[in-house]
Amino acid sequence: MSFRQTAEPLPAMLLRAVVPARWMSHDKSTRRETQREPDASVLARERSIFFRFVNSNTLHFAGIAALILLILATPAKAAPTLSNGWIRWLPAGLPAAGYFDLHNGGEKTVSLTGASSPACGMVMLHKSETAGGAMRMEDVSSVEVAPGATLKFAPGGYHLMCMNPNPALKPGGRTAVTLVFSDGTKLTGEFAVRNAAGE
Ligand SMILES: [Cu+2]
Repeated sequence: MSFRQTAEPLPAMLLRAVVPARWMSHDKSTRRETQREPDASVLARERSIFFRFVNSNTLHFAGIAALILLILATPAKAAPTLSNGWIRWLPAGLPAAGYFDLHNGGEKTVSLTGASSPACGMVMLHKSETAGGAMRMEDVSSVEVAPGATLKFAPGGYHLMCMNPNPALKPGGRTAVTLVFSDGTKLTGEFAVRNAAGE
């Protein structure tokens, strides 16, 4: 029986490749050979079963190997990853800023368009800039990250603005923050809550 002539579905084929033929009671050829088997020592019988198993499944193994190579050859769709997330908490219900590293391990540019958190009434994308010696911040509608690049949301530049932070948000705590991309995909990470000094 060759691999190509096998009409059985893939899951059954995979099963046959990993389950010894002697366990598959419907395998007629195996049953015939079992009847022919001479009365030998247990060791010899086990060895015989092993080699028969390998021979009867060699073509299946070849098929599985081809399948694995096909899977390995298919480029992985690496999603963006989020790390080093933290929130700078400020007293008196002031907006808190969120910082993180966003790495694009994929092959296409990703565009960050928004964020949300259960700890914030609303989360905005902001960018701080120094203009004429004064620091100001502005709304950002989207931020692109090229393939292989890491975008850092850090003090003095891009940041998340957590408006109306939940009173339960306190330094030493943690909260989830979800980033939203232009294609609708979402990425959630755990952010550590630090004080105004970033500690
Ligand atoms: Cu801001």
